Amino acid sequence: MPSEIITLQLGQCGNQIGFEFWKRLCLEHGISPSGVLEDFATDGMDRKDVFFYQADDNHYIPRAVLLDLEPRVINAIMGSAYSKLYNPENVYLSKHGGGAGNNWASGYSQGDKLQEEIFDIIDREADGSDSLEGFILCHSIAGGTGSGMGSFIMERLADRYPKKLIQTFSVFPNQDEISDVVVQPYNSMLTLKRLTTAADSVVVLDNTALNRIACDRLHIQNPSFSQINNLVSTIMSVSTTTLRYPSYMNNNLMGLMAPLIPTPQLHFLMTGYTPLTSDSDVNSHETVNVRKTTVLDVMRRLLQPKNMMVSTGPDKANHHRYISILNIIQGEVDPTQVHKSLQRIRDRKMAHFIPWGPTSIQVALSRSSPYVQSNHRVSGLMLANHTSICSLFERALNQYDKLRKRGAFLDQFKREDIFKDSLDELDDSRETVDCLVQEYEAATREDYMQFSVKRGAGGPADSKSEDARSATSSGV
Ligand SMILES: Nc1nc2c(ncn2[C@@H]2O[C@H](COP(=O)(O)OP(=O)(O)OP(=O)(O)O)[C@@H](O)[C@H]2O)c(=O)[nH]1
Ligand SMILES: [Mg+2]
Repeated sequence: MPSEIITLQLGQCGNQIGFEFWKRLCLEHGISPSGVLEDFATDGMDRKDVFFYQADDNHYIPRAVLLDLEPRVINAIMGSAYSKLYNPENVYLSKHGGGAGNNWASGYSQGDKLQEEIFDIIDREADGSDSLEGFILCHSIAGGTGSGMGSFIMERLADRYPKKLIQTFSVFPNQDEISDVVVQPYNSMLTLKRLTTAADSVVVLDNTALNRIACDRLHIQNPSFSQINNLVSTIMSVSTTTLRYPSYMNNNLMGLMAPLIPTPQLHFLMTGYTPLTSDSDVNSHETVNVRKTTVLDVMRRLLQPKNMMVSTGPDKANHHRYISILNIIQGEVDPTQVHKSLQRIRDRKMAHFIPWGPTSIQVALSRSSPYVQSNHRVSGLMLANHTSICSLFERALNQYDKLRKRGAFLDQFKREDIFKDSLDELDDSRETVDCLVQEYEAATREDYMQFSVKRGAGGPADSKSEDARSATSSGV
């Protein structure tokens, strides 16, 4: 049963990470840069149709829509060896080409003005699939296009496709570097509201953590976006691997999400990956040979904070907990090892879970591409729902409050329709994010279920929860 997914990539960041994702998928499925299935890949036991469709001449085309308000990145993609991969009708560049100038409000207004043309593409792509399961949106929350136009599109998608899932890969800005985008806190707050209310699941890609991992663990000084995006494409490809190489569990997006997200609002996921290797490591015999990766090794390392790709703040009260964990393990794995490893982790109390739900680490043993060699016997990606993610939102609230109190840089926002009459939308977004932080805090406590009932579950995820329940029960 196919359950197709349409990927929408917006703005510089969205298109750059999206491009890396498609390159990786092509490699894994034996598809050439121009979409032709390689001779060695014709008897693949994979499911390409989730992410690709086949044209009349049988070549593979990504179910991808590329959107930007300035041409540079998309032009680079269309000038690369992969230029023939994409459907050119799915590439949308605004005619004026001036971008959104790092201004969320401008991106949002332009999304509104261009919506007819953009949804012509999205609707055509949706109509062309047999049983569309949902959308994956790639963007950053800090610029203008990915954040503002991305917000507009998420809201419209939730309206137009209420039964379809919206999952995002959202890049959070690097806190260790001084940004030249002074309105970043406004952009982030306004986007976080939509990620809370319109998305069903958000995989947080945190540039702060990704940069630190690249520096400290991979020994790359001043990592470039392309080096960071290498990590990002690993996260994106492994987190979709159970969809592309299905087995009896987690084989569609709902089956992947439902066990990770027990209540609709708490849908922001962290990731961790191990073993991490850079090109220089691969060439160095020393680092390769001393490592013996076992399942326990991998599962234990995934629980170490230094492997998490999100820069959560210190938990002074030591009260934050896992809500759920899914480990996607690839490689040579004997299932009995998994059982033993889980037992060991339980005995040693290596993972602390919230007191109000089932506390187990789920493991998906996933097949992987036969065409891409791995240097490790076993590797693993953790997708985790952990209450400490709220420290990222608290940091965003603090930065927002400082700027907002000074009333700084609001003129460029007031020029756009959404802020013409008032700045209520900003304050409303702050309120939504503040409630989200409170809900994560409540989730650390025993009585969270009462909190969540009182609050009344809302959001688009609700209308899909029936499907979620059936997906979980049929999965087990
Ligand atoms: N990881 C990663 N982050 C990126 C990349 N490109 C930009 N960013 C981050 O994205 C944020 C800026 O957003 P952009 O995607 O450049 O902005 P945009 O959506 O194109 O919007 P405008 O250019 O303002 O119209 C900053 O926090 C950057 O650090 C990338 O390729 N990888
Ligand atoms: Mg841009």
